[in-house]
Amino acid sequence: MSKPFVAILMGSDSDLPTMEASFEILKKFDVPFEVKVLSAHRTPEATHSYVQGADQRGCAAFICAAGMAAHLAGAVSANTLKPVIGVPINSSLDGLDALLSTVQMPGGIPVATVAIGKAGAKNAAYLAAQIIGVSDSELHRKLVEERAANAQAILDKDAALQE
Ligand code: RP5
Repeated sequence: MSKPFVAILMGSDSDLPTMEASFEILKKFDVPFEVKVLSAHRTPEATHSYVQGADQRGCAAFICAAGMAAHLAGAVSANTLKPVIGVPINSSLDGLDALLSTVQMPGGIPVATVAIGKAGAKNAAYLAAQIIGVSDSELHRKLVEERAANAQAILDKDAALQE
């Protein structure tokens, strides 16, 4: 059986600089991922067909990034039962338009929406890794270790401040 992977979809290649934050985290944890530029509005059929194919090939979670009228994550969620994580991109209106378009899904078609921009891109990758980590003990162990290291880094900074 092939290893579960994360599918990252972006509405435009202009979203790439933001989404590189996701790539870094997934690479750090050796989580396989695919990256596609596909749009809910500009390429609706290709988006539908990719989601169906990825779903059947073992995609464990979708990360969907879009700005403006950001319907990509919702359109993907409409076509899969895999978890869909939406990253609102700041292309206009400080990203608030994308945040509301991504988060305000009707009941039954969920999108787990993270913060606008790079912080969201980062957390989307962590969330996808944690989803896979539920059934991958090695990945789970790496995530536990990283949390502990991050906590220690903060405690060390505090200790330095107290000196
Ligand atoms: C959205 O429109 C894309 O996700 C992007 O954030 C925004 C602008 O796209 P481009 O005009 O830069 O291709 O669909």
